[in-house]
Amino acid sequence: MRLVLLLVATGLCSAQYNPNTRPGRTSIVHLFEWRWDDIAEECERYLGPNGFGGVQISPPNENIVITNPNRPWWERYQPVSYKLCSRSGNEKQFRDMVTRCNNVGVYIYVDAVINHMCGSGGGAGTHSSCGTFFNAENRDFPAVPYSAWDFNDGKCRTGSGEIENYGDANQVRDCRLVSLLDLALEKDYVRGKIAEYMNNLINIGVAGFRLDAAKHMWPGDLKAISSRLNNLNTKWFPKDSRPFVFQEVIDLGGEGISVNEYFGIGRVTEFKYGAKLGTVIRKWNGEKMAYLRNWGEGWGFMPSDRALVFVDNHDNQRGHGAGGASILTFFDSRLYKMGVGFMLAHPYGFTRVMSSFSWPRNFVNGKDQNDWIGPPSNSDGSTKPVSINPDTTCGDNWVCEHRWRQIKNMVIFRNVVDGQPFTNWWDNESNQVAFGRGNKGFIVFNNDDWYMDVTLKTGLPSGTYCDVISGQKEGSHCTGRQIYVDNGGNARFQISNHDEDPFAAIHVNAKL
Ligand code: QV4
Ligand code: CA
Repeated sequence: MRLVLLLVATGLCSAQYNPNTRPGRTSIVHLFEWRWDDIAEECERYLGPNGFGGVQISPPNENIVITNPNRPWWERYQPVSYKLCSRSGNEKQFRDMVTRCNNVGVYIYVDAVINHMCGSGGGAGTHSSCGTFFNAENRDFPAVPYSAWDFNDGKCRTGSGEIENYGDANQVRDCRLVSLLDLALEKDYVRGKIAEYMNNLINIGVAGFRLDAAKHMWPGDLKAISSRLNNLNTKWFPKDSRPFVFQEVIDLGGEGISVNEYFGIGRVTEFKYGAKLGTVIRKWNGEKMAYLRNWGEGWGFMPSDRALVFVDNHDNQRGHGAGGASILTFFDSRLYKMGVGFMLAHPYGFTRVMSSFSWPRNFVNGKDQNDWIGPPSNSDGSTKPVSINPDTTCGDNWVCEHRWRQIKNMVIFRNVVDGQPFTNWWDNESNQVAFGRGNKGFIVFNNDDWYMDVTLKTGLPSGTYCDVISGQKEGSHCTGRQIYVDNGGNARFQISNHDEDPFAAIHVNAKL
């Protein structure tokens, strides 16, 4: 009996679903392409004070430098070595960021690109972010070192050496994804090199990893690598804490590989979430917000405690990856704020907020010709610092969705209602919906084309609340609209369909 219990316990401990965020911090933000110096500042001046739990960072390791097109964002998904040296900064800056963010309770999650190195056409030379020599033609990466033996060229069974059919799990794992040199993760040596890279990051103080292209790696190989990872640094984390792992597996159904194969390692990205939520909020295909009543597993999503959810990510906001045209982004800011607001209010999944840079879209036959454009940069190719405007928004084409009042306040809402049940659902059988989280918070949407005037049961204690969408509580007053909850817990909501933000949210920490 004792042995069985022990086995069960170790089985549970080997996968890490808990994000290691501080108690009461329930979301992370992806600061896509930000410099380490800027992230350190942002942790101290904004993320810590506003209850963000952590930051997903762009890949920190050395990558190929691509000049045609000129410094695309995606060059960072083509590793050349595991030196901490990229457009975001060097190792010293990386260590400084981790220390400063950890010290204010905002943890760092590294985007780990371990399925492959650079593209097979990457050439030979020192065109890398730290000037390290490599030769893609003969698979030579001396700074790791990897050589031809460490790649899957011999194992892949397609004629081209590329993934040709996503219905065939062997190809998807053993062949090249868009020509990227595919690492032989079944080799003990390769596993050791990857674990060494990840353990270096763990020792510096990171709290977990996004596993890039996890679908293209065998779950057994990932399990073997994750079992070699150290516990988190006890300077900031409780003894025996395991690194949080969330795996990028795109499973919209109908392919040879399914997300459940990866539950034994950690959480998995739920790509159905943003694709469906976008369809509903855009009111495409006859969808209505009323149908969100059973959002979550009821929509065929993976179990909530396995899911990493988001409205958009760095790929599908620009037509890469999956999700298609329904994906909501900052370009559709009115609908986007509703989508992110809904996500942060709803209990399903562990939530990630996107923070982007802008670029001039140029659609030709439905494809954005500028989907490659890299972060705001100087003429020498270096990434521009994130500048902050007097009104707290960002400049220089940094979008900073996470600083939009509506989104920032909903990150706080989620922290306030953490652990509370989904309650008091109401809908008009169309696109006016509302729900609560126990007796802590309540949110109302009007995505119909007519005025909304309803009195709803909120479940909240009586009093005057500040709507945290049109404004927020500052001192003893509200900067936006006030909502009055009566002794029975009911409140009247009047929301115009013409409002820039046709939704309202209240919670117990925004009560006067
Ligand atoms: C091209 C052709 C190849 C050809 C090759 C010849 O497409 O068929 O063989 O040239 O050299 C870039 C280019 C791509 C180019 C490739 C190699 O866009 O056209 O191949 O480089 O030179 C990002 C980008 C990719 C980019 C890649 C590497 O999205 O466009 O490829 O970085 O720089 C699937 C996966 C999923 C993946 C998603 C995009 O299942 O895992 O596609 N998502 C993750 C990341 C994503 C990243 C990668 C995986 C790869 O989120 O950002 O791809 O690390 O759904
Ligand atoms: Ca692979």
